[in-house]
Amino acid sequence: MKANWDNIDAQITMQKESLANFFVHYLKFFGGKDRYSASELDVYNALAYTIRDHIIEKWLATKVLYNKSHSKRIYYLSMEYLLGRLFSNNIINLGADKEFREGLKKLGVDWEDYTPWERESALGNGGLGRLAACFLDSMATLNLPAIGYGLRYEYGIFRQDICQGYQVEEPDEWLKFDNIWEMKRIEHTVPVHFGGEVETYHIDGVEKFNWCPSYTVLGIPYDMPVVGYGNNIVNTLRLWSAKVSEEFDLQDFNQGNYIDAVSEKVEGETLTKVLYPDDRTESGRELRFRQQYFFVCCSIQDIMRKFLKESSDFRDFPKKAVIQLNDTHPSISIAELMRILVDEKHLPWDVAWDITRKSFGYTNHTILPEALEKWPVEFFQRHLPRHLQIIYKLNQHFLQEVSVQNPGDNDILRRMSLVEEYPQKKIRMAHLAIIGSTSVNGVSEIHSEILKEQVMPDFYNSFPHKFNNKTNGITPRRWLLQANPSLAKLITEKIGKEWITDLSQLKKLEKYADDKDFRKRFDKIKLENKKKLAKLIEIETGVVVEDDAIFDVQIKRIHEYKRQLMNILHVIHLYCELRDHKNFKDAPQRVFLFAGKAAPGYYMAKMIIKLILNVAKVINNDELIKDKIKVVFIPNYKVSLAETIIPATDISEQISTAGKEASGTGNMKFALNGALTIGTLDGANIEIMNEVGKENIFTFGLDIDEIKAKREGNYEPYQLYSENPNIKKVIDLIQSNFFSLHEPGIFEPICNSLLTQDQYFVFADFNAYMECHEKILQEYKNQKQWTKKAILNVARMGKFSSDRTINEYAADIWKVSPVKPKKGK
Ligand code: NTF
Repeated sequence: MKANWDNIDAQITMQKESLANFFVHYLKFFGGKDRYSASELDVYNALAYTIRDHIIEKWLATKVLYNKSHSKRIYYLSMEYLLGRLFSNNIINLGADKEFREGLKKLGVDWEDYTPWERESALGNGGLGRLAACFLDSMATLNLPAIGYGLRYEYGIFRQDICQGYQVEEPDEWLKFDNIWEMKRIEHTVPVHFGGEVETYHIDGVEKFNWCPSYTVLGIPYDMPVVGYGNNIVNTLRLWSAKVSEEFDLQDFNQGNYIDAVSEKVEGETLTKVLYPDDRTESGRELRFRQQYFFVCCSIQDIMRKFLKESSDFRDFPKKAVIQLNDTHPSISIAELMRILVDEKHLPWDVAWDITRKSFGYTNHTILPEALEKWPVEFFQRHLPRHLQIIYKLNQHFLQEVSVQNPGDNDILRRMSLVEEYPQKKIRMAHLAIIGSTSVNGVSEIHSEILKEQVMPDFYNSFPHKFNNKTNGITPRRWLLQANPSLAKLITEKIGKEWITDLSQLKKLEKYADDKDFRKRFDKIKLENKKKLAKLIEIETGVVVEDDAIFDVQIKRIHEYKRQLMNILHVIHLYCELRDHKNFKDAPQRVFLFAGKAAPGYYMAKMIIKLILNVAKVINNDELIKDKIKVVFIPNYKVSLAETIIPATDISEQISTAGKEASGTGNMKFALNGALTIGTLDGANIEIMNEVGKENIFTFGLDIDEIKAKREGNYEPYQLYSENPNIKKVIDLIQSNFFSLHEPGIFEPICNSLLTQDQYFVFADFNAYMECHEKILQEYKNQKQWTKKAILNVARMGKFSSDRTINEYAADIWKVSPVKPKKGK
């Protein structure tokens, strides 16, 4: 029988009236439940499936729209995506909020009650992964034909438990229940080869290479919809999962090699088992290296398949595709594309190189030397022998050009080589990414300057045109509309809803900073948000805090350069002051809130968490200070937690050592929600200051040049300790085991490191930090002024929408325009 496609394609329209029916259908016929047996999870599932139907209609239509447009496609390659929960976000972006609520009313179901049942997807470590998630949202909202590629880790970032004040890592089983937002696309499975040898042969006198790999893993794609805001666009995030092919097993099994077959299978499938829980120092791990190639190989094959539907002339490739590398993690794709073009498609080397170079863009996210990836040549020899040959040949050609430009300068050859010779032979992935891309960008103005001048000056001199800046941004849909609905509503009431897709509209709020009624409503919203946070704090930590306390917040990965340590030392200082002077009659309660994960192998970061928790225990239970300070560490920081904390915050701590934070994006989320920043002149803090005005932000501390001078001079932290009574008191108190009575000496490594090295200049900035906090406290007393500043912060954050960032990528790097349906369709 022939299908009648006209009928099959007829759209299911999601009317308010029929929503309840859809929901009941899913509950009954998918879940097999009725009102007696349905659990809350069942209800959530049925709700999510109902919404998914709505999404799929638009998803299919988007694919048709893009295919018809024949537009160049954007391929965003990222090893990490920190998506957070998708249920609310999808409903909001679909614009289905009201319909859904009303449609379900007659059943007495309010969808918002069920949001906590969604397991959040946390396939990333921190800023880099969350940025990728914000970018997906913006690309869909801006009608850009983009596909995100990533890995479908079975275990995302670990769950952080706290046990006796120490971080304990537990597996994150996010796939334990159904993941309603993903669809397996078995038909697009691809093979990924590893190992083996390279054979050489000749055709018409030309040398050719044949890679004979030793084993093969399959990449199975799972697609997740990325819903644009209010534009009927649904883009795709395609995540790859590793599997060993059945035939492969069977063959070995038949040969009586069962154990080997099974262990190869386990080996192959471990490739996407777990996310590496360290955003900086994992290099050196062979599994990670194989994971990266698996990711790249799957994605490039998929990109090629799509390209070949459009053209068979590979010279068209850069006109049809642009591949953005989110850090160096996917940079082996440059060698992989070369391999496909030269070995499989038999293009001449120079032609292939020209195509490759035009197709890639590379974004750098950190200048910390320990995070610049370098892979041992041995790894290539073992797993990617052909790629190694390609990289060597690229290097040979490249160094030839360098030596022509710099005759007689051997030093520059050593510095720029793709290969580091000593102490171990390694491939410098950032160098490969730079020579193989049309664009190299940093993520804030200052970071892009540092890249050019300090980290990659040789490359900047050779290819000045490649280097550019794209200051990060955040999506206003999740970080204001969804996370702070009351503030979003107030804003919309005053200036209309255009701000949701054009954040610069917030400027129109400036005039309300002087409006008494507006300020009152603004304050009330903050207070309501604080009440919600206070409840959460009590549930999660047992600590009771006042609703109207000053909430001073530092939430981010725990790292020495981010200086949570300086924050807690300052808290100890305040505690000493309170105990000594006891003049706290009219002072408001101050809550110092911390959250963040430490890399499992990062000892110092873990000890900083321990110190925060021990200090919290002492301070929170000291009756002498009459609850004037509370210290809270909320375990298991994640996107959904940030959504509750940020709208309730008064003071946002952005206190990294100048020059170390590439951009920061948390800083933007706080200011957009009306928190005032205490920050160093680092990353995007500088641009936030320029936007909101110097008088509406609290900056302090050494700037980048001063830090550099200190590092180059002879910095003596011990001297600062002995001369500065505030520092001395705090350190002495810690060393006296005041915070570690039952575990004497445990904080010695922290104190020692500060006293002898203080790599991140905590002591050097301590006084300035303390004084800045004093100023903040004074200013907070003038509530009217404070609220005014907070409103001006919100009003002036327009620049930091990820829509602005993505528009810049699209115009300057990708050269791709939005694809819009023709009018009348
Ligand atoms: C981070 N880098 C930077 O540390 C942040 O400053 C920046 O805001 C984000 O990237 C996003 O650009 C990383 O996470 C990594 F992995 F590169 F270290």
